[in-house]
Amino acid sequence: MSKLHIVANRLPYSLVKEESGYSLIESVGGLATGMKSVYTEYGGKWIGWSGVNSDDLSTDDSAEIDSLLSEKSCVTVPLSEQEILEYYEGFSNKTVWPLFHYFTQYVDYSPENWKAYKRVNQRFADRVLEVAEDGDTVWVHDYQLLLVPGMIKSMKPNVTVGFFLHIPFPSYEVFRILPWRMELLEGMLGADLLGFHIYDYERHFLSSVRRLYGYEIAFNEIHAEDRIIKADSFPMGIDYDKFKKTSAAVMQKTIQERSELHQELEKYFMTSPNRRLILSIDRLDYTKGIPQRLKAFRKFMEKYPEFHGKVTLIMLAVPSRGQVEEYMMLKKEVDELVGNINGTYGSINYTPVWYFYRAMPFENLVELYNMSDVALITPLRDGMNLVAKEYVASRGNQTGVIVLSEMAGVSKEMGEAITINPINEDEIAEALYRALTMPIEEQKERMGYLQERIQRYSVFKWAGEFVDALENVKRIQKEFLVKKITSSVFEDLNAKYNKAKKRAIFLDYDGTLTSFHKNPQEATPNEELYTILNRLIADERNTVTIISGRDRYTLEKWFADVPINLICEHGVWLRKYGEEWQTLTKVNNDWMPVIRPVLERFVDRTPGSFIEEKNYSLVWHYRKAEPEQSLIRANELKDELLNLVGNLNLEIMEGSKVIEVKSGGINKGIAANQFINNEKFDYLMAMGDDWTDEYMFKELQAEAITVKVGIQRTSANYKLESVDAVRKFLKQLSE
Ligand code: ADQ
Repeated sequence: MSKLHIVANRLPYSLVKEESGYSLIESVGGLATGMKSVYTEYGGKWIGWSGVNSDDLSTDDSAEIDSLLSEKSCVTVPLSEQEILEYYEGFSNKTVWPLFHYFTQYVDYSPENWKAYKRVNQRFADRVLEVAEDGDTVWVHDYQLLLVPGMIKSMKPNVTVGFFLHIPFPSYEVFRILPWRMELLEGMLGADLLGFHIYDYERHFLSSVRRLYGYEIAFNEIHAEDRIIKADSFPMGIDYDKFKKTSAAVMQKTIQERSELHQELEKYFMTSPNRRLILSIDRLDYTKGIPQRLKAFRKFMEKYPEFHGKVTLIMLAVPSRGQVEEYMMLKKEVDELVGNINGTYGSINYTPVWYFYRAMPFENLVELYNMSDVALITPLRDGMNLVAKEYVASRGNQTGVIVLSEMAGVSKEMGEAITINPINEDEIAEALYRALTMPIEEQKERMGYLQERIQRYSVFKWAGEFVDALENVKRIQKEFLVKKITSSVFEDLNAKYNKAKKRAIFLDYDGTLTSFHKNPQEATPNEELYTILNRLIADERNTVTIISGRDRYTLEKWFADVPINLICEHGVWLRKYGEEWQTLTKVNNDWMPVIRPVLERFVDRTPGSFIEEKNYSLVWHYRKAEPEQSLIRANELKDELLNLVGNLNLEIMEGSKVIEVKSGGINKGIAANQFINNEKFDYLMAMGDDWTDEYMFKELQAEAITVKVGIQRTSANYKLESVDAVRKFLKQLSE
């Protein structure tokens, strides 16, 4: 059975050295939690660094650590002190991190660090190649390992590679600054599927690929030389139930059973029962907007004196990258600001900012989430920001308000939060006032929606969807390679064609015989097409039919001088040449319970979209969703529905910003079969480019030669890449 391996800078365990030897502590971070469920299920390995500098380890220590970790299916990649300095703290954290977060002024362009980054990425790839076999899948994580997908692919093309970027991907204008931009992109393009938190990062990535590589990109598929590579957004979730349960358990405890921190807080509440808590939690990083947040809080104090003595900002900052200059300066600035605010607005029994510069145990974190009235999350840039989701999951009584930066990926999923621009101190101050005075009913309503959504799209669902999407790309890739009409395949098809005595040929129009046009009425047939069709029809053994979604008046007009059969409006109208038009209908709707969950899943993943239920149809509306992303989703939905509706007698119709699934009995497949109507043809051929043509491909007899135009997934048995290829193919056949 093929396996799934995970590659990340760090392994999901930390090492503790004791007198008797080493032991392991399981990491509780979001990535570790989500991925453990994946790699253990698929019998794979986790490849990463143990967190210990290899210079400090004797051969025996290393062997002991490797064996401990290998019991947990982990494979260690050793890193020396110099490598940690150059690859991790250097290129990863001083080059990629600031650049991808738009802090171009902090970017270090050291060629030595770049060389080390390449060398260490190669070591990761080598370790992967020791364990991954042909047919296995490897999922690589994050900005420290951007080159690894390409390195794996070049050595083992038959390993499927997924890559997920946990930080933003910047706009092309920023990405292009990097001297090694081509190498980084090439590394990423080794993956078969690239995942991002939100659509904007995906869009930026695709735009860099288009501009720097010139590859053709159709929606979110990159057509590289010999491969289809897909990019998509998967907003990472959290282990929702763990936060929910811990929060409930904490609240069940008596005051004496609770943590020291909690008891301190309770004392504080007892002395002033009306006090309100604002919470902020992050790593101490310049991307998190901590000084700006403090200044905004100071502004709030300035503007709203009625809150003096009544509101406290609890600010937790986990120490991070403390040896780097920018971080040292940041720490100094934060220390000073906290001192300034407390000095200005504090009193003997009131401290406006409680500042903790340390990591907290999980339970304390949940306690704080549970006890705080407002979560103040104001990063200047943030890939996702899981703190916002953790706060939502911990709110047992459904109260609480989130003030959230629009620069955090998570803001796309949290329309119910109060969103702010993290640079705008006035706006944040106002948002704090609004949050602290928001009626309980409104808080509950907003929190209710948030909880429903965040619970549904948990970290497990996120991981599962990524793995499914990766499987899907694998299928599409295989299919295209297997089905392409090469010259030897053509010889074979041509031989069959020549042998046949009675042929039925069904040709879709738009996207198959003619390229698309912005204005559909301008996609008229040209001389070349008339010539090709007339030549096909001139052969008496051929019965040629145009089968299209277009209305009958247009087709009748365009083909007035061609003795051809026409099927219009996806099979509603059928006209054999020389006969009258005829129609066909039939209605039932017991398919709805099967299709509704599919649409609901798309509602989950496409904020702003919704479902409308009619008597005989279900409609997915996406007018209010983000326009570019919803187009991609609409395509995916159609694709997915197609696979489901085969036996359900349904039609999928696309309208203006809607996709409608309705009871049918009408489609191109039924129409084509009705056209054939027991006549004996010894050569059946159907060509088409979109999902409505899939009905033909599926419903025509198994011996039919079905040809999909384009590289998308299909049930046709052959593929051609373009309208030009179709015309050339038909020309050659008729010769
Ligand atoms: P981070 O930049 O680390 O992650 P975030 O997503 O907010 O940012 O995760 C921080 C985690 O650390 C949370 O799970 C939080 O509970 C924990 N944490 C924060 N302060 C803590 C404290 N004082 N004590 C203990 N734990 C604390 C990167 C990207 C993000 C992206 C994630 C996941 O920068 O944008 O959301 O990866 O992809």
